[in-house]
Amino acid sequence: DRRLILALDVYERERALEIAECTADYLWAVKVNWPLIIGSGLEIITELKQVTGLPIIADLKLADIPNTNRLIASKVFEAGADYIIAHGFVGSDSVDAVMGLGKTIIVVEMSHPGAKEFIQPATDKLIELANELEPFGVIAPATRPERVSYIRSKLKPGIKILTPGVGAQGGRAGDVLKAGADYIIVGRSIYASENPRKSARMLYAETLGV
Ligand code: BMP
Repeated sequence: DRRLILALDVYERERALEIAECTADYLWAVKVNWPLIIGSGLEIITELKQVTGLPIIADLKLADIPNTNRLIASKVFEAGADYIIAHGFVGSDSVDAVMGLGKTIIVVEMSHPGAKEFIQPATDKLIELANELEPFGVIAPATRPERVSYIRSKLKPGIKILTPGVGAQGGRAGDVLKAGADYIIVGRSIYASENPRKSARMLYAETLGV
């Protein structure tokens, strides 16, 4: 019943482990992105798993040809990642290459304003792609709950919706969960707050109230 994912976008290993450990009670999973991998190395994935016991999502937003996607994804799954996020706009063969190796999450619509320029016009096709390939889940914008409702209405029922954009980007947990999101992804509102554990607890409480 936990629906909160921590976006752990810090560089330092010590800080990452400390924040993950003190918030783990309220999380479903920890999401690792390039800042942490660049700052602390790929081994941070293994360490985070050991410290938290939670699933790790590697948010690499893979967007390459199938062979390169496969070369990257195999190392990252080997390091212990439970899920990898891949871009869909590069085409089904590239996504398929990742899905052949492990659980995959496809970007269907991003949360920032610039997503309206190129990604949003392609959202319908990206939903179709997801419905064909049936990945674990898709990324949709917490900053636009009406788009999350739309995506939910078109997406096959079993496919999860994960939504970044709560807090620092202006989205609100309750709104986007009501719109049909399965999980909220939160970074700065937790890791940059004075008391990450308390912030995580409050967000967790919000998810229970929906
Ligand atoms: P924050 O809560 O600090 O805004 O962090 C959001 C996290 O989700 C970041 O890791 C960001 O890279 C990621 N993200 C996003 O914000 N919007 C998207 O559309 C897709 C993402 O992966």
